[in-house]
Amino acid sequence: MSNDHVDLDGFIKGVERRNPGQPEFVQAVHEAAHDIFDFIQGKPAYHEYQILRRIAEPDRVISFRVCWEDDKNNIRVQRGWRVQNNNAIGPYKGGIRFHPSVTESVLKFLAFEQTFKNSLTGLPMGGGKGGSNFNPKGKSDHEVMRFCQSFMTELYRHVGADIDVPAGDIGVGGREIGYMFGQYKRITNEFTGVLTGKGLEYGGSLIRTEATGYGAVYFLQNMLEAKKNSVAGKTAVISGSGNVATHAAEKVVQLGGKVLTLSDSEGFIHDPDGITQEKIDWVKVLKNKRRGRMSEYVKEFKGATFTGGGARPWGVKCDVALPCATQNELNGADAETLVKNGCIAVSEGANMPTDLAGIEVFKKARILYAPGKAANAGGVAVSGLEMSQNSGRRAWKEEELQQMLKDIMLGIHSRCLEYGKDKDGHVDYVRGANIAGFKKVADAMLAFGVV
Ligand code: NDP
Ligand code: 2IT
Repeated sequence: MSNDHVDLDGFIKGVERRNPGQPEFVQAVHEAAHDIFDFIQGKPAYHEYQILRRIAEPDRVISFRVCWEDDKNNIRVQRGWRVQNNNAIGPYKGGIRFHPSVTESVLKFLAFEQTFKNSLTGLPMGGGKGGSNFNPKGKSDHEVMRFCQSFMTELYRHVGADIDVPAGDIGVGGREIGYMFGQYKRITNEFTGVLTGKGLEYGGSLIRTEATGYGAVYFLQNMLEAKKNSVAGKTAVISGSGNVATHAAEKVVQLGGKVLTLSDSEGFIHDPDGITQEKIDWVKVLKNKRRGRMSEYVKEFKGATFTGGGARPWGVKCDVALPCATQNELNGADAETLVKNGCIAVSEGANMPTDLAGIEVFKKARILYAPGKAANAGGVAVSGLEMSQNSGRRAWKEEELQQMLKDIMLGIHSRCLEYGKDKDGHVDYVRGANIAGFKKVADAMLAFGVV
């Protein structure tokens, strides 16, 4: 065993050396490599063919300049990227993020995670991610449109329905996808499923908007049911107030749970009466139409409090927690607080929201802990179904898609059990997700030889 860890340390040092100044990417590789090193002991083909080393080196990283003109006729310059991590099992697939914190490191970590996540869905999708340091906050619709068009004017040459299919992520929703799809169609004169998360009028799929948040709660429900428990009657603490957070909240409420918190980058709101469907609908309008801030919630709904200064909600006592905002939003001390307060399950709607110290705390406490690559895969899964509908020139009914989403999340849960269940019945969902996600990609890569 000690030799294995020497190998793991050496591997991580190599990843650090080759990726200087990219802490998020190193963190994501570290988290997965830990379990994969154990799994590949005694399986020489994976070593000889350097499979993990190759998955942790993106197929390519495309970086480009994005110029656009703001409403005051100033010329603005942003940086755009597309990271195509791995296409062993299908076209590159993954979202686009617009946020000032976007760097190459952030997109490389997201593309690496996406490779495992997409594999876990059981659908034929490789892993990619893209984005820009563009900040959509405070921009007019026309500014966002001009930015999206300029972004796609470079991106179009690198993507395609059978090559690389982007979708939304932080700062990219239906509006941005519409502008980007319109520009792709205009440049190429081609109507194909090059993006997912499209509007229903032009090839989008029902329930894609809801799928990530709903899926994260289905996964939570799957974990609880395996322990003969359920979401009904549970108090839930949720971070974020965007697409994933609001739909996670909606599904918790539908299943009979009580949602206590939501947040944004300025702080969190705590509503001890519970955030009902009516309140969630108000938040959706606030965020998507009025583009407002969560602090406004307390003016609308009495009894709720707002804690500012960028505070996060993990100190609020709860049964279950769903981090649905961004990476590294839950650290070791937060994890200790949740466990101490009696939290029994964590399902990650965001990508890598828990840092390495937090993961260790959850593992040690042996609570039910689902990493994002398993728990938030419902979004990309319905994106995969959108791709199938586009290439088949058809549209499935809502009930069919709802059932497919549930089945896919259950399938991911079973794959996690296959590699994550200990002899005593405890399930390490991190290990299960890492190994199951890795194995499918690795075996496809072995079939191709050295390419
Ligand atoms: P949205 O842009 O819809 O919402 C993001 C939310 O997170 C907002 O409330 C935002 O607050 C908050 N947030 C963003 N960045 C930060 C930050 N640095 N610190 C604190 N809060 C922050 O994005 P999504 O809901 O789509 O994405 C949320 C998470 O879910 C991300 O990790 C994303 O990668 C992941 N995810 C998304 C999927 C999807 O289908 N959309 C699929 C799978 C995972 P504010 O308004 O103040 O910026
Ligand atoms: O992180 C993710 O899985 C997403 N942002 C969704 C990707 C997609 O292609 O639907």
